[in-house]
Amino acid sequence: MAEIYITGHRNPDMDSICSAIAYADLKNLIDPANTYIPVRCSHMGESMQMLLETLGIEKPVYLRNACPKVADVMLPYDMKIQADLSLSEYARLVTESTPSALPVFDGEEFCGLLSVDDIAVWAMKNLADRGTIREIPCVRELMGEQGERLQADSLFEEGKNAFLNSRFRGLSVFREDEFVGYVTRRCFLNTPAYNVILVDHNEMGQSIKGVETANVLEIIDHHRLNAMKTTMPLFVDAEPLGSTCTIVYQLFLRNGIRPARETARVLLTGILSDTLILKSPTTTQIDVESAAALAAMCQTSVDEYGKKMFSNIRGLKSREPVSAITGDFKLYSEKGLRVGIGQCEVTTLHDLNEFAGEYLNALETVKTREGLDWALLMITDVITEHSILLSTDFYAEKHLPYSLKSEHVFDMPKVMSRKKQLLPEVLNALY
Ligand SMILES: [Mn+2]
Repeated sequence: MAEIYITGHRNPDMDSICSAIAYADLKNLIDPANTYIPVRCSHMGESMQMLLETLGIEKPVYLRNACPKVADVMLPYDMKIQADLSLSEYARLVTESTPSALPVFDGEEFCGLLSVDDIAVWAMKNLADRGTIREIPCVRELMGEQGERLQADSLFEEGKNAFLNSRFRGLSVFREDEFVGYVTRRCFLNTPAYNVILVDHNEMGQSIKGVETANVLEIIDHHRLNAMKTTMPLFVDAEPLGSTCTIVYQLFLRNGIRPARETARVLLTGILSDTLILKSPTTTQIDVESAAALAAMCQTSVDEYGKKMFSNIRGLKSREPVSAITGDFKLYSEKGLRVGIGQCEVTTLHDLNEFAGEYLNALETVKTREGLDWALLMITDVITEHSILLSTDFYAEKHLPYSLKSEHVFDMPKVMSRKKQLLPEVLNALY
């Protein structure tokens, strides 16, 4: 029985969140031998959180990184050795498989670790002094100096280094101030790896931190392929459809499983969000048919549900610019340059002049903070199917094929898709 984490990209959008939830549901149904857990690998924007709440979709748990932790290798303490136990009683409990250090308690309170070294030191000292061992001490009297405390969520590598630099057999592990387990050198012989499935992305730079240390078991995606090298064979389902949720729905069908109503609603949310209610040019016939079928399962229509979703969008004027920009922000590395493109949906662009200046400044802040060469923000009016592009000062903006409305502000009529329409032009502009 293994735990397998399903994650969308960083700064997750609706499609990332919803496809992770729905795919975990499908995998748990078709592979009950393992446990599939949907996660998000970074914080969600404020408007995303609000929308999830409004729609009654529970947000996936936050998994900070996919790096192995001390907690993944620590030993539980099923045997509670009491400090007043005599060494002879203790000796009767020890078997060949007893770890080289054991935690000692005074009642419920953790006292420290007793290691075989402590016992050997005591025995040697007695033999050297008296030539024999007369009195049998209790465990408390034997315990020697304690090594440093490790934290359960520290990285495996940090724990390993702690051992490399110490003379101790065992180190105790705490979560905050609570003793939760302990580790011996043996725990660090093999490096464990997290099992992950990537949905709605395939680029390492967009994935959960530490993905390079994980076993990537599957990739389910609808973006350009710039996938990482893997050490094991894997299942990849990459299709040029409007949303990853559409692919996940197709996987339900291929497995002959009808999604439960709650899952159908999650899938519909992802599809309508990523395709901007099926209006984005990324929309395919399969997206249209899938959305219609899912809407029917939820006893709603695509239009009704889409309007409900987008009616919650707040205008950019009332939002904090940096968090609005980074809420849905993607990083691309091309020709040695780092480019970031944010996308915001709005229901009107009439107030553009009132917020453009503030957002251009915020875009410079984001560029500096993320160490980028170029930062862009695409603002899409989902009602009129029209976008505006804001750009930081960068040579390549002159190569963009869009008309300039004002300095660093471009007009992009009919451009709805960052991935399919804007990204190729941005990459082209980098010559
Ligand atoms: Mn997507």
